[in-house]
Amino acid sequence: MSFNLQQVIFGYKKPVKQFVKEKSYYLVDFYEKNMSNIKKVLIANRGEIAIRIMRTCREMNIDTVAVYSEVDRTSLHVRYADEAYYIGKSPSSESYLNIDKIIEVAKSCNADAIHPGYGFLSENAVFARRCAEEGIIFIGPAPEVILKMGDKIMAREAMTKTGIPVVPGTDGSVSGEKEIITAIEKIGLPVMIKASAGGGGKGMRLVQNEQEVVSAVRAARSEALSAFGDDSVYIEKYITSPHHIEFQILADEHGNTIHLFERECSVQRRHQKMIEETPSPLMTEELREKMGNSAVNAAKAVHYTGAGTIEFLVDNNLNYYFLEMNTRLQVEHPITERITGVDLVKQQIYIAEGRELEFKQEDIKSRGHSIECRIYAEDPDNNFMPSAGKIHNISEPLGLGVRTDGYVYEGYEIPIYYDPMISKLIIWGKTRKESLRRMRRALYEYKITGVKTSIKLLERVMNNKNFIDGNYDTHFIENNKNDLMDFKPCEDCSDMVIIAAYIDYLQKISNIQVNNKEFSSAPSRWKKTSFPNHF
Ligand code: MV4
Repeated sequence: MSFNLQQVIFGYKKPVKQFVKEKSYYLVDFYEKNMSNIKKVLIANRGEIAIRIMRTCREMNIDTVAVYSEVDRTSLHVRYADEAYYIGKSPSSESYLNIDKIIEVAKSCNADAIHPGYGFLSENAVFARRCAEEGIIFIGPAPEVILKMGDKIMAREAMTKTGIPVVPGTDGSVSGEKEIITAIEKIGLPVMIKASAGGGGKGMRLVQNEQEVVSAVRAARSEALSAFGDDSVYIEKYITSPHHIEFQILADEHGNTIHLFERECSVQRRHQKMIEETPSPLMTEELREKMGNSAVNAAKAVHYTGAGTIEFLVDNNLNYYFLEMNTRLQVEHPITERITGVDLVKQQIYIAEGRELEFKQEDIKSRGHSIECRIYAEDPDNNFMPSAGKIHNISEPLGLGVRTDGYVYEGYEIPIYYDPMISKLIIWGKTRKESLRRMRRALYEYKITGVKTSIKLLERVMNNKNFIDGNYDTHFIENNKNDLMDFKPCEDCSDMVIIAAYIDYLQKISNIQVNNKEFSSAPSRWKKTSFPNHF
């Protein structure tokens, strides 16, 4: 999605909604100047995150409005909402990215605010600006801040000025071949060429020797131009085997900014996160203090408001570097909610209403350990082919310390148009070890038929020695692929398993004559082998 900087007119002012007197006693403390009472929220999104947001709205007694595309008319977010409106054909460019249509719906149904979720319009400054112009509260930061953090060169500059460590590299964009060569000589190989408009891995090239420079710059530029309509690039020193650690922050409109600790997000594949956990196995109390301060200062430096994430790379010597800021609620936000007890969507809504944060930094405590597995409808043993189709059966795990944020149901057909993530499994345990054991148990209980899912790959990760030891970085999947990919248990002893199972079966048959009841109730002891828990 591309937009012109000129389209965003500066001088943004937060719309102050008409103050409406309510009869309810509960809301008495709420009637203060410059606060808006959000009563109806339009959720400009779909899938699990749309439902996640609506759940909090329901708890807050806020009405919800769903918007949906053609294929999504049978989606759960449509059924969950108080109202739902069709906004266009299935491709997201005609529906969930259709700014005019979404604004039109918000106005016609009198929504006070729009929550963009993640993806789609969540980091679109033009959309945030449009909301403001139309007198609708955008639940997120001001458009200037989205714009500034979306421009990676501007973000680096702002962080450098504030004294936050950034990866050594060029101050601004580089263009001429001479300039690039000089910059690389100064930084030293290997380096990364990154698109200023990029982020999340798009428009990024690694350069390990001089021969690669010209083609890498050309490739990064053309990828950036077609993806973002902006081909400016900058250069950074390449950090070998970094950890990806991010800090959750919350900032209100009164100058209060706090962080809610870190999330370790290094387990990912092609810039697609698979597993996130908090606390990070790498973290020390000292490093947490330093990075937390940097994250808060980063947010303050750009007058950030709302919920946001500061991403860092951390190298093997525990040096950390600002990478980018995400100006939205993130997929992995529930693990932070789980260890802090803070409902991040509720805080986003409070902040958007103009309230002061209810917490000071010292009120935020971390308890236990939380881990999230993303369940994708794709086949890990077939090059991660997306597996669109109908959900035949689904049985989700429950029990102590288990949360699932999903949206599919039996008979639901996963559309090909959107992200293949169908669910998130969020676990809490008193310790990391308990979390991992509970995650194995929950993945074991998770049954989905009809489409291929990443569940079995996640089980392999949970049983991988390096992962169990907390010994992993951003190259984990690549470095452990022999252990994780194309896993065929007991391939060369499969005859043995069949023979053993048959002997078991024969024994049971003979039991029938003696004791019919035992046959119907006794579980096969061969089932035991399907749940390894050696660690
Ligand atoms: C880097 C890097 C090493 N050095 N920058 C990938 C996504 C984008 N947000 C930035 N990324 C990286 N930037 C420098 N200077 C390594 C990565 C990287 C990475 C970062 C986070 C999570 C997973 C990753 C996987 C490969 C590379």
